[in-house]
Amino acid sequence: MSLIASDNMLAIIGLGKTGMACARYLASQGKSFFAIEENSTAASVTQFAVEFPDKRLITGPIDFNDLNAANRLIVSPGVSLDKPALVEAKQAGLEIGCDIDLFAENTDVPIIAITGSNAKSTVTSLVGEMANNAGIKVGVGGNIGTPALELLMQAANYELFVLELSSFQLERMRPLNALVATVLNISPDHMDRYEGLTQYHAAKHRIYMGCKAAVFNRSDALTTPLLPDAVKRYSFGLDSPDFKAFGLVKIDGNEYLAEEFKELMPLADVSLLGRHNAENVLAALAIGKAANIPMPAMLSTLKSFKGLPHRCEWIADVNGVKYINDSKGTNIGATVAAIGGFAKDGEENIVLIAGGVGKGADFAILAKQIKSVKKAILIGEDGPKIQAALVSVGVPCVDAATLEEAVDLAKAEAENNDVVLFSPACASFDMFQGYAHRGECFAQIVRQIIGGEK
Ligand code: UMA
Ligand code: ADP
Repeated sequence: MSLIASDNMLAIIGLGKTGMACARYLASQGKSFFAIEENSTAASVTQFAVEFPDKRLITGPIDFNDLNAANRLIVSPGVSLDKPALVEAKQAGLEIGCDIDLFAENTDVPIIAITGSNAKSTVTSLVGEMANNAGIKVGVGGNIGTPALELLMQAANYELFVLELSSFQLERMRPLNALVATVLNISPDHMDRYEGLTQYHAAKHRIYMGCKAAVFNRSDALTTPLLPDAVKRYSFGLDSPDFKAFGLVKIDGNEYLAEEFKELMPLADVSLLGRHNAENVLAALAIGKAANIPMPAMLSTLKSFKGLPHRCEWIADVNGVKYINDSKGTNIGATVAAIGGFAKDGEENIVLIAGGVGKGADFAILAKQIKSVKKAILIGEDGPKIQAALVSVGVPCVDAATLEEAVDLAKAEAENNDVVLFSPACASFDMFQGYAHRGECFAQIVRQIIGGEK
């Protein structure tokens, strides 16, 4: 296999997790590269100088003249391709790509590629667990946290990779030719980076390029792949399945996971809770089927897999009120799904805490879908925008200056059998270091505030 033979100078743009993993990988292969990082005080600037003393590092605004010294640009996902220097580079014919290109061209191991607006991390880790429990040596990485190239530097003899891919990676990626590719769902996100849903949708669909099998959500037409008939395809959804499909069937009043016309396992035996997770489980089964992961290992994994922290995570039950941390609910689609997961028919049983950085979202869409919210408590930069949208449909709202105050207000509002749901529908960077930090703060505040009450 040719290892970037024709590209003799690469530029790494952005020195976060992705950029540093690229630098380490390229150095391990003896390749020529330099790096550009706009934030001269980033910790990685010092780290890069220590690890790669003979490599050039440029700090400050990205300049086309610097880019022009390279044949190929590996641009970190957080760096928008709309930056003037990158637009100029594209016009000048420089090759622009991402870490996933380097990854794919340096491995022959089959790849399962997973994207979607929501549920990516849950499904990626679940499929990884299923493969692992089937005895397959599997590496899990990508947008989920471990940069893909880090997997190639590990001393493991991997037989399968499961990669979570974001629209930021996909929009600049070459055809991946994955063994299995899926778009789990599409709803607006990152509207501050895209001109609209159409452009975001097009970025997501690049995951299907060259795939051997495609998995899609039959209740979300925006996930349907446009591929030749020769490409195998499987669908998932909460309705009863037909050929090449996974879904739910009802037998004697009980719901079962089913493949085509055969029931597999009672839904009650799945450890993940909530309707949205039933969809995630069916997606994982369809992906696993397309990748030939044995069914018994997949089904036994569903009984033990408890999900990831900060995704509809139970924190406490106090005075009949459930406190749920869904800090990873960073867009409207996620928060709508989380509300749906805890809603009781015809009741207003949810006190919602939301707000943060809205990423250009239109909160009128949220307002249409939150019938079961009895009160919303809004925090952060875009709290007022959410409040305006919710008040216009009659949802009582109140703002809070801090998360502590928000939890206090929620506690006063919630009654027996209610749920206090922290699902911000926003990114966290106005008040926290990231969604995990935000979720940890919520859990800690809940424990402090309710301390002593049982
Ligand atoms: N930088 C610049 N110029 C810019 C933007 C950033 O120089 O215009 C520099 C920053 O100063 C910083 C570095 O680039 O030093 C950050 O690069 P990055 O934002 O691409 O972040 P990484 O640390 O490389 O993390 C990325 C993903 N981040 C983003 O897509 C924003 C991580 O996903 C991913 O886990 C990681 O690669 C490993 O693959 C995070 C994320 O929020 C969790 N993803 C978005 C999401 O899930 O919605 C897409
Ligand atoms: P991602 O990696 O795409 O952000 P996660 O698995 O981390 O996905 O879940 C993020 C949030 O998405 C969860 O906190 C939950 O609110 C929501 N979510 C989970 N499953 C679904 C689904 N099937 N459809 C819509 N939203 C979902």
